[in-house]
Amino acid sequence: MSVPADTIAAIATPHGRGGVGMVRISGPAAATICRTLTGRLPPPRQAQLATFRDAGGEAIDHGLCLYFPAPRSFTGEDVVELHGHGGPVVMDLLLARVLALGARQAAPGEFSQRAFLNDKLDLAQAEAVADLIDAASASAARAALRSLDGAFSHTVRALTERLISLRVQIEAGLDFPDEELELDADGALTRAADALARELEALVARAGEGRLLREGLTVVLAGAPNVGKSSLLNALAEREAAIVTAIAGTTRDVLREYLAIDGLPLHLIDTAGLRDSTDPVEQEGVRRARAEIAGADHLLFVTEAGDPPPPPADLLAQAAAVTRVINKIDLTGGVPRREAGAGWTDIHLSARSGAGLDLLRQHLKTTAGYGSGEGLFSARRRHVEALRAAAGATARAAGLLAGGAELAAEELRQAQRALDEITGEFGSDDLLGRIFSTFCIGK
Ligand SMILES: Nc1nc2c(ncn2[C@@H]2O[C@H](COP(=O)(O)OP(=O)(O)O)[C@@H](O)[C@H]2O)c(=O)[nH]1
Ligand SMILES: [Mg+2]
Repeated sequence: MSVPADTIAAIATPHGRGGVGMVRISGPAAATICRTLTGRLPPPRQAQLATFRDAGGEAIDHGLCLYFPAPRSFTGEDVVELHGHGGPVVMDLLLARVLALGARQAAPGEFSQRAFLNDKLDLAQAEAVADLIDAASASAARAALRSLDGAFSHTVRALTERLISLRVQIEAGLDFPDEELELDADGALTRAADALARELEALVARAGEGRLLREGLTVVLAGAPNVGKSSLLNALAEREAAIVTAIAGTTRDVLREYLAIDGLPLHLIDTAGLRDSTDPVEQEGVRRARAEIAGADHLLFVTEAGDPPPPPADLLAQAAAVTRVINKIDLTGGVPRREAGAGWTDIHLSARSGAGLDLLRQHLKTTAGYGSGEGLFSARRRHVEALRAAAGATARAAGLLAGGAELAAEELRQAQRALDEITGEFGSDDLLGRIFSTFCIGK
């Protein structure tokens, strides 16, 4: 992707009414557009009161104008920001005027894309901008900011440096083969590759945790009617989100609640009781319940204390992780506890009294591999996959070094390619396009 030469503009504030709205312009024509629109160009990085005028010279709005000359701007290009009143009509008129003066409507994420192309941000940082805006909990926001500040990219780059130095040593050995000397006679290179593979593995775990912060955990409540699924949803959500009655078949639709456990965003989904029913509405509810189970990170199969049935085999096979909740222990006098079952975990609790709820929260966090949420950086699925690929290739290289340097060198080359994909040093236009197109307009 080459740096584009045209000028883009977009309303950077959310659509709707607000105290302030902002049109952002980036590109070589930004300064000229500003001059035509307001009559002058403010000094760099200083807010100046201005009147934004239409083609006939009539005022569209009064507001603040800011000019950031290249390269000291978000995109690295000339940037002008027009801060007006945040009404949709005013903003539309202002943007239309800017477009008439020669700018083009920006595509989603195009400002961030230009920042990336001008080396203002690497790819992981550009993604962190989007993640900060979309953060679903305070921990997720802090993690995104840490990534934006470069914590994740620096860690990846430091490991890449070590990988490169390893490659240099090995490939130098390949270029100047010496019959007398074995490349890794003392095993130092193997040890270095081993250590690097382990550190990459550790980073996979941290990035996985960061990804959880970003994407959250999807937990589905399923089980027979009347066992207390909706009661458990309400207890975890700490509000009466779902209707609870003693009548079996109360919940027929799929219900969603968004909450956070120690900063871990949780998508909690309540479903219709799984049973054979002749009622077409309930049948559809059961069908939807099964669809949700298939897409869940964690299935809570809710049962009642006494003689709880095991989770059905088809559910065990479908869900990524399964916990059998043994509810209503207040009726049997049971104590809250966690036990390992055959292929699942048992948690004894009472949705009504609240006993054992903390145990369940803790269990959901641990199963997901989520620690405290502190000191994390945000990461995406593609980062985790790239790190895993790099760790795997490096570990294979360590195993191959004693035998033949050539195969090991190739594995390390693949490892570096995977790491470079994270920061965007290596990446197809297609990959870049896909990433930036998911951003919102004006970002
Ligand atoms: N004693 C007791 N009753 C409960 C508990 N949880 C739910 N219930 C009751 O069980 C009935 C069914 O609850 P509900 O949440 O609607 O079950 P669902 O059909 O699985 O969603 C209601 O009368 C609840 O008040 C519990 O922990 N203890
Ligand atoms: Mg229910």
